[in-house]
Amino acid sequence: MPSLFDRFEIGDLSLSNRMVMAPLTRSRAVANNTPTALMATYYAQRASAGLIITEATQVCPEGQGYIATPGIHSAEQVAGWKQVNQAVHAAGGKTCLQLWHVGRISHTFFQPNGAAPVAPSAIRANMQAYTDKGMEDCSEPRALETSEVQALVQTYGKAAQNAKDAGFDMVEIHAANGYLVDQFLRDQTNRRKDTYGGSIENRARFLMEIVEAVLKVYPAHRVGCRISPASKFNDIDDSNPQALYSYVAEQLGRHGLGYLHAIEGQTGGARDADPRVDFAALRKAFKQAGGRATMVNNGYTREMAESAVGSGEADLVAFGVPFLANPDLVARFKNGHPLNAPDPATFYGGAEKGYTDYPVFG
Ligand code: 8OZ
Repeated sequence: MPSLFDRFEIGDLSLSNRMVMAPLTRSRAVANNTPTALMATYYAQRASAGLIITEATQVCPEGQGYIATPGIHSAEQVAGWKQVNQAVHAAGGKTCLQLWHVGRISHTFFQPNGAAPVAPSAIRANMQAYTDKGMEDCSEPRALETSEVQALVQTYGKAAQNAKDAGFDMVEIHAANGYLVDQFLRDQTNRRKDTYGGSIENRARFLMEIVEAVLKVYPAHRVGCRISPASKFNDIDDSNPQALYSYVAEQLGRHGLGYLHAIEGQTGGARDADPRVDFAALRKAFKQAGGRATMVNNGYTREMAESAVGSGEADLVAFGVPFLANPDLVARFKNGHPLNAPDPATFYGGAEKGYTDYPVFG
C-alpha cells in the first residue's frame, strides 16, 4: 500500500513524498510585483514538501486583481523567482509555478492605464477587490476580441518560458476559482459567439490552446492543471459541471499532463458543496486518457490524506493552511507531532510576521 511519505515519480521528476504545498496567495511581492528574498526564505523553509506550488502568479500586468501578487512577465520578476528556486533547490525541494490571470476578478485600479479588466464576456462579477480606497466592487469587464484571446494564449507560452528560465521544475495552469480560464470554461461567465464560446469543446478551447503553448516549453509530465468544478467562489457556476469537467479532464489526460489538481467542493469551504460533481470519475477520466497523477485538495487532515493515498484514490495531496503554519509539516505528520495554529490576520500582506516566523517542532 503506498504511503503519503513514499517517493513519487512523475516521469523524470522525483518527489520525495506525496505531500504538496498548495498554491497560497500571500501578497508580499512589494515592488513591481517582484519576488523578494523573504519569499525565498518562506518557500525554502517548506522545501521538505514533495512539491511546492507557488502562489498564483500573473502572466501579464492585466492578469492582476490583488495587491502585491507576484508576476512572471518581467526580467526583474524572473530574477526574483530565480532566487526562490535556488533557495528551495538548495534545501532539496521541487518547485512548480502557478500561471494565473484573474480576468474579471479585478478593478480598474490594477489595470494598465486604468482600463477595464478583460473577460470572455462583459459580465461583472458580484465580488469586491481590495484597492487603494479599500474594498470596492469589481469593475465591469470588457469582452476580449477573438484575436486578443489568441494573443493571450501566446502570453501564457511566454510566461512558461520565463518560468523555465527562472528554474521551475514544473508549471501549473490555474483553471480554477473563477479566474480567467475558469471564466471561459463555465457557461455563466462565457456567452461568447465565436469559437471560444458555446459548446463545451469551444469553452475549453482557451485552456487547451494554453496547454499546447506551454507544452512547447515544458514536457507534458512537468505541466499540471488546477480545476475547481464544484466551487462557486468568485461568483461563478456552470449548468452542467460534470459534463464540462469530464471533457476537460479527458483532454488534459490526452496531452499526458503530469497531474490534475482538483479542489473538491467549495474553495476553502464545504467538501460536499455540489452533489452534481463526481470527483472520482474526473480522476479516472484523466488517468484513462493518459494523464500521470491525480492531486486532491481541500481540508485534508493527515488521516484523510493517508487514506486517499493508501487506497489509491489519489497520488498526491495538496495542503494549504497546514503548510502555511507548519514549515515542517511533513515531519510533523510523519512523527505525529501537533501542529502550529494558523494566524488568519497575517495571511495576506505584511512581512515576516505570520510568514517566515512559524516555528518548526521542538
Ligand atoms: C485568495 C486570495 C487571493 C487570491 C485563488 C489565487 O483562490 C487565489 C486567491 C486566493 O486561487
